[in-house]
Amino acid sequence: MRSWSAPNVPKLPGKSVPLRLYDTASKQVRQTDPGPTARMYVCGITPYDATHLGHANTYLAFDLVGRVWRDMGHEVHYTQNATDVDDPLLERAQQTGVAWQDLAEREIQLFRTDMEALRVLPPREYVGVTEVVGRVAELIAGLAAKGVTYMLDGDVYFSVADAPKFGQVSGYDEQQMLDLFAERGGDPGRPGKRDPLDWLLWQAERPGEPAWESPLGRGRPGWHIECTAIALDNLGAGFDVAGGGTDLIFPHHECGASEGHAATGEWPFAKFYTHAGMVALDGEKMSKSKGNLVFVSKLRLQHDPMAIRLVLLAHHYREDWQYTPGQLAEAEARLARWRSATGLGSGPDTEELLAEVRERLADDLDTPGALALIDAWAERASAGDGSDPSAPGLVRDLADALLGVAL
Ligand code: 5CA
Ligand code: ZN
Repeated sequence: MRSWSAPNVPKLPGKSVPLRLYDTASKQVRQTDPGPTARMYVCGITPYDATHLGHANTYLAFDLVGRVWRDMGHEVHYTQNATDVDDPLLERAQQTGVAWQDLAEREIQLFRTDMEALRVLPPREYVGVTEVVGRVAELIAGLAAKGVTYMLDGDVYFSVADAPKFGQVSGYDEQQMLDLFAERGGDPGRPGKRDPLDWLLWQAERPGEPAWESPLGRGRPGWHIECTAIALDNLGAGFDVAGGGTDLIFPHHECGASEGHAATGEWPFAKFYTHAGMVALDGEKMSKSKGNLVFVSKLRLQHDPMAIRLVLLAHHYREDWQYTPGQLAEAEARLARWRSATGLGSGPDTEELLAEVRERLADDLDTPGALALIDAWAERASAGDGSDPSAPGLVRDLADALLGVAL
């Protein structure tokens, strides 16, 4: 599919700082160590509703990963999927009387516009699952040939007994896994399963649902395998970062990692599993199923997208937080202060500021720390401190290149 258009990213002077990032699998902040081309896969939306602040928070976190890598001089190879066929999408299409394809296309288009407005760097490949069903089926057939799958009433399951690394991404115990599996559609109690945690790879055609011909029979892919296939096809195994929100740790990334391992023999499938915290509204995680959503496209009607971006940046990406409209007002005030300071003819020297902001972001994307540093510079500049005529321009470039905030 078409991705979205890329904003300009200014080049910054001075020395960059290598990125350290939290890895869910090793439960540690470690230094990322990409080759000349850094490879990242981030789980995309299920396009049955508009982009909410929770989604935006996740894509912004990985946007920063890409920006810090670029600052380090790497090429960034970024791939993202869209789950453009799945139960919730089909249900919503049915309820609202639209064709599921039209619903998916409409919401993906809105997502692109939201991402562009927020100056999120686009993936190199933006792949809808419906575009690659044949490749997904091939991957499943390959797994079947390795003997790690079994059939149940025409559906194909991955056998968790054949996943020796299962548990290494989430680190969850058996009970936690069972609870989350049930909550997130794993159907642990289905009669005939060999193990409650066996997961669906291919779902045989159901009446009235879309299906594709394949060596596995007519049907459609299960959820986790789509991301494994798209990541493998575009990035190859052993890529640098697999990303998403914490709700994807289990079972999605756990199952995907084991699929990748079984398919390639390589472990880890991704060097880092990195997860953004959940954004809530009125005490509950923002989710399409609960309907407590703050849509980016609605906020954009009345607010500068850069202020929306600053709302998200004011929280560390791993934090779970609640959105309140007051945060948007604060972000607007901050944006105005930064714009006014960088609109002056001169300001305090920026060498130290640039080094410190780089260090804050390299430290597991400490955006609140980075924002505080720019706040302090802006305050001094506005007080008439400093006489460097190149400083305001450099701070504009810095905010743009590293934080994606256009001033
Ligand atoms: N299509 C799958 C991934 S393959 C999916 O989870 N789609 S989604 O539309 O439900 O979510 C898209 C991304 O936003 C995922 O990375 C998910 O972890 C993240 N996300 C969803 N809800 C929130 C939330 N309330 N706060 C933060 N991130 C969220
Ligand atoms: Zn995914």
